[in-house]
Amino acid sequence: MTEPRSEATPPPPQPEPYPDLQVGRPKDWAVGVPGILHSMEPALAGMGVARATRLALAINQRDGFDCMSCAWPDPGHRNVLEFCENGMKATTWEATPVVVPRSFWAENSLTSLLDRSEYWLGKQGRLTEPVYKPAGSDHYEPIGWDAAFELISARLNALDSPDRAAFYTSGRTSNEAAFLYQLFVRAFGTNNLPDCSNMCHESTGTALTATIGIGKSTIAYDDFAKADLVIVMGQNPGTNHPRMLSALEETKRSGGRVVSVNVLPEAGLARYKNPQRVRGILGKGTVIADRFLQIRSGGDMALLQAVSKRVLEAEDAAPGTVLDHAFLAEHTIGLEEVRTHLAGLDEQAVLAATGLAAEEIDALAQEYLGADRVIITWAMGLTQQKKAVSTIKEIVNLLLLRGNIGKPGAGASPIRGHSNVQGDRTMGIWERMPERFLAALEREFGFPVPRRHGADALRTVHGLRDGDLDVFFALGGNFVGAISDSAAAEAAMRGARLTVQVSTKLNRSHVVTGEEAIILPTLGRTEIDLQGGVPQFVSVEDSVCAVHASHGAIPPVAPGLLSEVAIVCRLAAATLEDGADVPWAAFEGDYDLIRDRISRVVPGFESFNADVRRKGGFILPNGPRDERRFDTPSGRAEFTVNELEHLERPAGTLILQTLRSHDQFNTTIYSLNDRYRGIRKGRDVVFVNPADLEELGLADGDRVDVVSRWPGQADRVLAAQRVVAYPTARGCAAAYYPEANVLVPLESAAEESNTPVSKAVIVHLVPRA
Ligand SMILES: Nc1nc2c(c(=O)[nH]1)N[C@H]1C(S)=C(S)[C@@H](COP(=O)(O)OP(=O)(O)OC[C@H]3O[C@@H](n4cnc5c(=O)[nH]c(N)nc54)[C@H](O)[C@@H]3O)O[C@H]1N2
Ligand SMILES: Nc1nc2c(c(=O)[nH]1)N[C@H]1C(S)=C(S)[C@@H](COP(=O)(O)OP(=O)(O)OC[C@H]3O[C@@H](n4cnc5c(=O)[nH]c(N)nc54)[C@H](O)[C@@H]3O)O[C@H]1N2
Ligand SMILES: [Mo]
Repeated sequence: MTEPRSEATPPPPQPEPYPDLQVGRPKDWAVGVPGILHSMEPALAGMGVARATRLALAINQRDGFDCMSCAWPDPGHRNVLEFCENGMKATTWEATPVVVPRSFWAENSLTSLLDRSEYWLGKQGRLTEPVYKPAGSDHYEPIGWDAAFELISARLNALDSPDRAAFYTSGRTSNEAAFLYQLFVRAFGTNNLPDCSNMCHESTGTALTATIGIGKSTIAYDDFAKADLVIVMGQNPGTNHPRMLSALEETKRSGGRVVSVNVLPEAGLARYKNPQRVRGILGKGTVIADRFLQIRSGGDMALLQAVSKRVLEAEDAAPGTVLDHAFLAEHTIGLEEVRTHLAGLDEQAVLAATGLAAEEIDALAQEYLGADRVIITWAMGLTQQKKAVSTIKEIVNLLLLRGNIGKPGAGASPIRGHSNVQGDRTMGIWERMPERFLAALEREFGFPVPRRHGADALRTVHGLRDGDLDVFFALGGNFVGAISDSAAAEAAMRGARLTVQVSTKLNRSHVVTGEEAIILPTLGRTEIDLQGGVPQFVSVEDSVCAVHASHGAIPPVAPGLLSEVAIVCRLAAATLEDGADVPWAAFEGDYDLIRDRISRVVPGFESFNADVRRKGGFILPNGPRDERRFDTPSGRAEFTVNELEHLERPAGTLILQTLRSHDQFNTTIYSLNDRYRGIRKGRDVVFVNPADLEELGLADGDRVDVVSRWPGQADRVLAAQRVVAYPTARGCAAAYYPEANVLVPLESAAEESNTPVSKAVIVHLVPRA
């Protein structure tokens, strides 16, 4: 390792003070009329009725585009207007006719842009022409497409080793673009393919692959209506997967029950007014969660172990009646070790870890025992924890006990974030793709495919910091905005020789650059993609492994924009000697040719071009779901023994989670409101339980510095947050991501998956003088 090469750099700007911040009462219900009105505001204000209507009618329709707000699946029967408030926001944010004018770059130095918030940057509008920042300059300047590709290829080809470049992907990228991108990167000679999944559901993939042989959900959309019980853990669907509430409503209508396990009482899980039904909009709405377990942050592994233990005790009390013995005998291994381990479970430790009463845990066990078909869903509340992988393995243990995998109405269901994050992985965006994929790629394209594992997201930051990486290229996303430890990540990024961002809109990653920097603007998913006059479509895979087409619906915001596919093809052709004998120009001209190649490399896509044109697309094969086939080393689903550990909270500290407001999409801030939590016109808040406030000698309305300490390092500070008394679990606090990323130490990562621990940061609240 070499010395860190960048000098200490100024810290990222402290969040803006929001002078008009208003704090009101949190809501206990989601959507209804206010949700609909709210979602229409930006569309009607920003783009005129014609463009807005065309957009609204095309979201998630058969010949429309796939909504890019989340990876929630589509029901087989699509409502004419599959209404989703946050889908509307994401769509109108992209489809705005406002563009960044050419004069912007001369008027705004990079130094001046460093003081701007994500909210301000995003509001500048769509990027429409490539720009270049030369070494030593404080300004981007326009550059032609060809010159940009020549420059990038020259820098890449001058590297000592292909491993000195890293190629990031964010999860909006289509299957077609993702497949070509990883093809280019591997032909160039590296597996350095970090992606947003590394910060998101990596823990899920790691846990599920080890235990059931596939890193994906084992359910189909229709299973929600067939389930007797759905346990929603560490997830806020009212904000982040609004259409999931319709599926949970179907669970309820067919007699099933829903339990929420969460640190916070989230609005949509309490009551939901379905915008698809008049009664839903105007009436009282449906109570979604029959039971709410308000768990202490990071307590889920203990809870799951305690429930499994009770299930095993029930079996001991009435042998042969509780467990699914036929399933266990035929399809699983390792139960005896788990039985022995759980027999010694320390109930006091469970109560301390979960903050729950024993009766609440007993009640959840009774719910589980009383249901024949159980689905467990989860998201970031579980994956962004130090013990995330073990926790998700405990979900599998619990489900296996009663055969709740591979039967209708039952299964393990991670709910993905970005709309195509799952598809990108299927297409090979991963720094450690399995050998069978790499071998198939090599067979199909005939160049030697590198086998050495590449850098994930955190290792990319380390690599940049330590001088092991020179070029950082990003296909979408906002890497420095999204990754933990903002100050460290930004200092690392400034050490790069060249940074390149392929983007629709401005964000922090365009402002914190390497010595040289390039921005390549691209078409969004809402826009019509013409190649040689022929409209092209792309495809995406949702959370339940359904693949379908996405057709752009509105004219591009500016002439001359290239699609992601075109950008990857031209860069590859410019960089690789003889294009590595891959027909890049032909791929750019006709996306069917890309799909033909995918058919020959990726299992399940054998007749891709035909299948994707069918109504509703097609469902990928899934061993556990389809035939209880488990592609693990033992050929069976594997029970695992996981040592219980929970985060100690030293006196005077709180466990802080960093989460999303209602009006943001990751680092994109649509507005400064978080309606369901009662916050308006500001984001500088920290939510704390009233009893904790009293203990800490603080009160609602106080201003505090939120301070995170890591052994041997300077304090990390999120300054001047307004304290909000809020019904979060005791000992737990919450603040908004991405601002709170300054508090998450680079070293704080989940075991095995290396995901930043964004949901459990030990913090002190220090009153402002
Ligand atoms: N509108 C909108 N939609 C989005 C996104 C967005 O930013 N905005 N982002 C997309 C992406 S990329 C993703 S990954 C998903 C994220 O979807 P979520 O995972 O729902 O997002 P978060 O806001 O991180 O919420 C985490 C939830 O877990 C709870 N939680 C925190 N810690 C714990 C814990 O220890 N145990 C339990 N049981 N619960 C806990 C929190 O209280 C919160 O309800 O949403 C996707 N959809
Ligand atoms: N503290 C904390 N940190 C977190 C999280 C957390 O809960 N807490 N969550 C993590 C999670 S779950 C995730 S997924 C990551 C998200 O990390 P990223 O995916 O890197 O971040 P986004 O904010 O989704 O990226 C937004 C940018 O993508 C670009 N973009 C939008 N649409 C397109 C498109 O169609 N094409 C291209 N090329 N670019 C486009 C725009 O320029 C926009 O500014 O953040 C992670 N970081
Ligand atoms: Mo995510």
